[in-house]
Amino acid sequence: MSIELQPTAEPAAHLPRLSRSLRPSAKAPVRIVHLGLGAFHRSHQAWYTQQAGDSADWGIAAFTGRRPDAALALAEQDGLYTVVERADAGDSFTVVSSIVEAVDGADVQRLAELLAAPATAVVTLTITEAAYRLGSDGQLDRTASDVVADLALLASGSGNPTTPLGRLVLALAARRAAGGGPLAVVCCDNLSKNGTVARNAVVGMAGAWDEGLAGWIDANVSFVSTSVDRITPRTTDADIAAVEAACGYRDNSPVVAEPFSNWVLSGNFPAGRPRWEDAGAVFVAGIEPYENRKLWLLNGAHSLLAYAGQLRGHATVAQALADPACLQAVESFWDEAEANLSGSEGAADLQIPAYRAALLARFSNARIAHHLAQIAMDGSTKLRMRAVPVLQAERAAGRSGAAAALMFAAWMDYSAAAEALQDPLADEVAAANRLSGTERIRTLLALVDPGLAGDDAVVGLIEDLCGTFGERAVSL
Ligand code: CS2
Repeated sequence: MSIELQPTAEPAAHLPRLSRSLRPSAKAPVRIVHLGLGAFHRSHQAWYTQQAGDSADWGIAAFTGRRPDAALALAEQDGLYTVVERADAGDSFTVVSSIVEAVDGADVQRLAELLAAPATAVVTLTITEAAYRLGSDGQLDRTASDVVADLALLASGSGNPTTPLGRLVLALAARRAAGGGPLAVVCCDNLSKNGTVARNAVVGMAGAWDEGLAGWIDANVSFVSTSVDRITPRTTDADIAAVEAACGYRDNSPVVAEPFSNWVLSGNFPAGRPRWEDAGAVFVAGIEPYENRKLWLLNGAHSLLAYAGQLRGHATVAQALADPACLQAVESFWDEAEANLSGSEGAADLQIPAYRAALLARFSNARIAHHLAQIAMDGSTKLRMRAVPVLQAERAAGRSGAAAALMFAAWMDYSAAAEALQDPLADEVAAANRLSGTERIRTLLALVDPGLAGDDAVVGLIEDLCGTFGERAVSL
């Protein structure tokens, strides 16, 4: 449905609240458990589930991460919310009802109950890249302070874990104990080989607590890899007002997204899954070319724009892309990425020139205010997926990798200028930034990839490239 925005004269307080009585919709039984209830889950996996032909059989119980707020807000309206698809030509509004239970992530007992139930077939995850606590060696960092704390809680059996990994491991132990049977864990975070990353993290955490559980997970849990895509900025008060004006009800949890969406999945679902293909999801045998295309071209450009753009005084993706210096940096990075994607197996299906053209159009959608500060978070983790592989491939091909190196330089300048850096390694980054010259560059680079930090040519190149976009203070 497409609706022209018509501001209503009626004050919002007089409008009815969105709910299942206002918009009658049956509650599907819970068969999917989601960790990481946020805007992206609502615009993507929950939206795909709603469009599936068998959606009546597949309800989602969605758990928040650190705070209960999103669950409390959704619970007030029986899990219902509006997806606003925001195109250049206007907005369209769809009510999504696939989330049937919205739960505070701290309610680990409910999570364990739901995972123990044999009807639960799928666990989806959007817990952020950094939450997998991946060390630079690709394995779970067992020394991370929150991992250490959760392992101590699990070992003592008193108190609930606080990390999503710890909570999931405890709930999987409940499934094992209840004989709930095999199920699929579907990682929907922007990581390469994200199914493997999730497996390493979950099995790593379980194994540090109980070897028997780790073995059970290995044998019974299928870790599905996926490439997820839909630009979904944070919801603003203006978005809430736009829904009120257009739809005539109050919705405290609408989500605004671009019309485009994409989901590529690879792996087994031993206890079944919704017919997500009805909504355009694609199931493939080999996911790597698709995930690299998305992580390098879309997310790589996003990170480059986040750092370069903010250094040049821009706030949103569309504003940064309109700056020729930023656009040039993106095009050069894409050239390097494309050179390495083209040689990969299955590259013919990737249609890279069309994908690049579509990205320029998506990024230029000025009606989507996608804030660079949001994308800039967790850079030390994100660059491992977005810049490192391209730079490594360029070096392996005997080239400098200057465009990928520029992304590092922009991140380093940004990390020194930002007033409050949000990053799992914020303390280490701050300490490195107190060093100077080559030592500073090498230390920062080592936080992201120790191998590249050992390459003198790369370190020298990044040092030369620092300052390209200026060094203005970035206030967040
Ligand atoms: C962004 C992604 O915040 C970020 O790091 O690059 O959230 C991006 O918008 C999505 O992956 C698009 O599908």
